[in-house]
Amino acid sequence: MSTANKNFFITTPIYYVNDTPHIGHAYTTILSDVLTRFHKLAGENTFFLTGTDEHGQKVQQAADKRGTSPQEHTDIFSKRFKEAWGEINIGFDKFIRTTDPEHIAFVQKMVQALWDKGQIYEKEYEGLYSVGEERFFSEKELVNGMDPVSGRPVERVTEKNYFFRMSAYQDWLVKYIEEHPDFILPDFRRNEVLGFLRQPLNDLCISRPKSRLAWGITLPFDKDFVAYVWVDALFNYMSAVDGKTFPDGSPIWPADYHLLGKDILTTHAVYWTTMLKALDLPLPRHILAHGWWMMDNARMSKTTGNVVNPMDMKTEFGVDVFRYFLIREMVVGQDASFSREALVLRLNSELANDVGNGLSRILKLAATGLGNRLTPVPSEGEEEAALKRAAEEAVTAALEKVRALKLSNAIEDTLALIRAVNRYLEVKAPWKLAKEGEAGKAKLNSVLYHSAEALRIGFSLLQPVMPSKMVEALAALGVLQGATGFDPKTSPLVWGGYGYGNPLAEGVNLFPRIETAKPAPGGQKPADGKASAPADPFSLIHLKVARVEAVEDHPNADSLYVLRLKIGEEERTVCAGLKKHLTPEELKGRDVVVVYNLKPANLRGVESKGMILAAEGEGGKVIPVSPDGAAPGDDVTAEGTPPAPKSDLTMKEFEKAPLTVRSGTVFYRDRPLRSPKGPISAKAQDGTVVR
Ligand code: ME8
Repeated sequence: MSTANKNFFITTPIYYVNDTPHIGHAYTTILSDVLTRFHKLAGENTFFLTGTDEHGQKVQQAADKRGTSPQEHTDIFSKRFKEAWGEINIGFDKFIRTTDPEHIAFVQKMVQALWDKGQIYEKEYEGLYSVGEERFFSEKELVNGMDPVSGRPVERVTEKNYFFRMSAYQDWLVKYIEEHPDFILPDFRRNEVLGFLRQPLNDLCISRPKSRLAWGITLPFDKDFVAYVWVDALFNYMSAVDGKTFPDGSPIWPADYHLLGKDILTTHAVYWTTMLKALDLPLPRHILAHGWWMMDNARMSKTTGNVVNPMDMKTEFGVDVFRYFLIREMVVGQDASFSREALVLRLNSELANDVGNGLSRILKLAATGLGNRLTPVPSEGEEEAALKRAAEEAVTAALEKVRALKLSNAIEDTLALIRAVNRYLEVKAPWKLAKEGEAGKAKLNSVLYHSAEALRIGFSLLQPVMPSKMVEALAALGVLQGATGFDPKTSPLVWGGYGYGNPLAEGVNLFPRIETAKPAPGGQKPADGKASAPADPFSLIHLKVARVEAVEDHPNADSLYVLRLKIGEEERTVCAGLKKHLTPEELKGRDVVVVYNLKPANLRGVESKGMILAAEGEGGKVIPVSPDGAAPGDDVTAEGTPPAPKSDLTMKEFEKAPLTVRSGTVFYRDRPLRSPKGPISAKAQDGTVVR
């Protein structure tokens, strides 16, 4: 991400105008926007394309239902999408509509080119057609010989259509996907596509007779037909940027990323790719299929009626909190569940407690002790040098995660920096310096400058996710030259890159907490360095990363293994009931997470010191959770839960802190478990208990 002057072109699907924008559409669009802003932050030239898919039967039907013409209908609905994106701060470069005359002309040109190259042929097709549903059904799909949707009779119809020779590209496509492992992301989706391609690939029907469907792009070589809506839609990615170039003169196509939901991966990975190949055109570099937002275990969509209107959430929590939640909560690639409660938890624990609190402490102290002014000073003390290092490491780590599309983890790295600032403030207790008058002033300035500078870098890293709030936060710190943005000569991610010329603001509460329940009398006070947090059952637990060095059968228990673990320099023996689930070879060398301070127990004659955390995955197989990339001996913590481990923890005490799986990550309540290298992952379904 650090190579300057690189070009970056990203696209979202173009959304059907038979629906109003909902959270699923908003997610893909926000994800593209955030990635675009990150690439901009890294100094790249970016182009971000989105738009609406306006032809085809679904749109025609939606218009008929409303009693309007398709054109009138698409004008209204396309505008709704465009306005919705304006309201959630989406900075697209182009909004394409497939009814744009340029797009229509481009599709006709491409279809003609395929025809001229002999890639399209005409064929009579005989099938069972339902007039009510306006589509063909196969014999198998019929219910009692009737159309399975409307229950009405079907007719045997013979129809002429045009077909693209897609099957001719099957072998080429398999080879291409195999040779380009990062073409389809994430890798399990690539495997799904390869699985699909193990079956014979049919040719693709690319036309619809106008007698059946008139709302589409007329085929240039047969005026009685329109193009199949997917053929029309996929070409948007090229028609939108036809003839356009980046500032360095290179053409915008091919796209670096096509972002899309997993529902439309085949059309992109197979139809689109083979059409481009048939036309000898460059392929997109990556196709990224993300998961679905779910609610009550059902995919959010208009048909299931469980759609959350992004605009409602925006009104209740503000645009930036909404954007933050979507990007933070979903592990790109996997499904995530949406709930208001989860959003409030993120808001309170991360945005209010960590981000907002860090800023308001500095502002308060700068107002009382320094007349709202900060003067940059060198980082001479050990703690100051450490904070500066932490900021530099956070930038490297976060940008690396962004490049790997692990946006939730990039946020996590940034939060770790912000928490380090809050800890530094607690250690340095600047509220005491503020009371020392003139004598304490230089020290106070240094503490606040270092805190502000580290926060400034943290805020800059959060800016792609929360553009408005972070501009507000940066302005409050007094670092912006003007309200419009950064000084382009200095990277906002470099320590000391900015002066503190402007006065710091007063009384800014960036992220007010949402009260979910009345605080218990004498409970948690606002965090100002003196807060007394109520005892949290997780604080008592000490988790560590361990490596399985050796695996032996337990001499007296059939279900147990006796494992020798290496935890940093220390060696330990732990008994684990994994024999039914994993072979010794599968366990040996594996890194696991162990409850380190569990009271030792004698299990049928073998002393076991600790317990391995595991979760039940597919087919009832119990698999240890995984501290990806961490080193044996590393601590594992839950975000925002200060550790206060108790020696000889009992099982009862351990069980008071419920650990569950969410989107492939282990959580304590709403807080993900982490090693210094990232989240603790588990191959298990949402809601699975970890123990
Ligand atoms: O398929 N969770 O348009 P569409 C996450 N016009 N994302 C979701 C989602 C959910 N529950 N529901 C929808 C089309 N999406 C075609 C695309 S592209 C050349 C043509 C998002 O309006 C996700 O990006 O049905 C999904 O792929 C897209 O909306 C489908 O939008």
